[in-house]
Amino acid sequence: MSSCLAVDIGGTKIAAAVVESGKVLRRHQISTPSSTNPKEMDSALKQLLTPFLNEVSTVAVASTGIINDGILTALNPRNLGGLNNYPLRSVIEAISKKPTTVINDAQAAAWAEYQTLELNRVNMAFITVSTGVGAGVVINNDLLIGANGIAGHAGHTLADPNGPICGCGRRGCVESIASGTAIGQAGKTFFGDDCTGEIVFKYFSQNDPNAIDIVNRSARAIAHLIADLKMVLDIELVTLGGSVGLAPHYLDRVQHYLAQQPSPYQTKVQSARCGADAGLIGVAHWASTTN
Ligand code: ADP
Ligand code: BMX
Ligand code: ZN
Repeated sequence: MSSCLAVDIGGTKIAAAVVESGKVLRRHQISTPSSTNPKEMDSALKQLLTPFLNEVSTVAVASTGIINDGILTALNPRNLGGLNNYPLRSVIEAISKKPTTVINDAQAAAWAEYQTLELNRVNMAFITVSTGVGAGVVINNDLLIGANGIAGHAGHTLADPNGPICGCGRRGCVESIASGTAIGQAGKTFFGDDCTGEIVFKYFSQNDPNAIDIVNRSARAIAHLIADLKMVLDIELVTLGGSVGLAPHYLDRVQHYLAQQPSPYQTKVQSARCGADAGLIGVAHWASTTN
């Protein structure tokens, strides 16, 4: 069977791995360059991908941002250091000289999670709580992508009309309250200007009351988002990923707030079975079925 080089471009890190029959064989990860200059992304991708190219026949890329016809348009450009309107597929094809498929990272991860289910036709969503908040939805055996690639961008639904301005320009998106970036931002008041999501979680694990408040606020926004997805799409299962979504006790907090809603809003929520590799595994599978 031919191997695929899967690439997952997030706001914080870029992972690449050879994926064969759904298994991640060799994985390497770098930090996402934070620059408005597209040349920095070009050269980071070239450096990361080149060592793998002899081993693979195709490339499959899952990326943060709206992916429409191979072009990455950031809904929240701040997540990518301001980079926007980036011709991702043509850049990767120029580096690799191999057929390249590109979709959104959370859409790809939803597809990976869907493949792990024993029962067919479960309507499900994957939510990543990471640099941003992304989602992918599978309904009637179909991954929703949308005419413009926007389907699943549930991180930009409303959590609080009086909340912070989101990087997308709208006020009070789920992402502006729940993402790792938002958690880090909220932590600056208590833990210093260099605070990140990871640092808030360190204090959270030590039962710091301010960190507990910040994490609870994030988890509550995600619980409401899940309740909203249940109402709109009759979602039967949600899996949570991203470094925040997979952090110890975060899932418990989300389940706690969802349990406070009336019973029609309830749905099963669990950790992503593919963990941090969901985007890589999902995009490799997607590319093998669509090419
Ligand atoms: P990406 O968005 O590139 O996919 P991640 O899923 O790692 O990357 O999400 C990055 C966000 O998660 C950052 O805001 C970071 O502070 C936060 N983070 C990273 N590691 C942890 C951790 N162990 N626990 C909680 N938050 C984390
Ligand atoms: C943002 C948006 C989504 C992405 C989500 C999670 C941009 C650049 N990205 O809502 O497309 O799926 O973040 O991305 O507008 P991640 O970087 O946190 O994995
Ligand atoms: Zn937004």
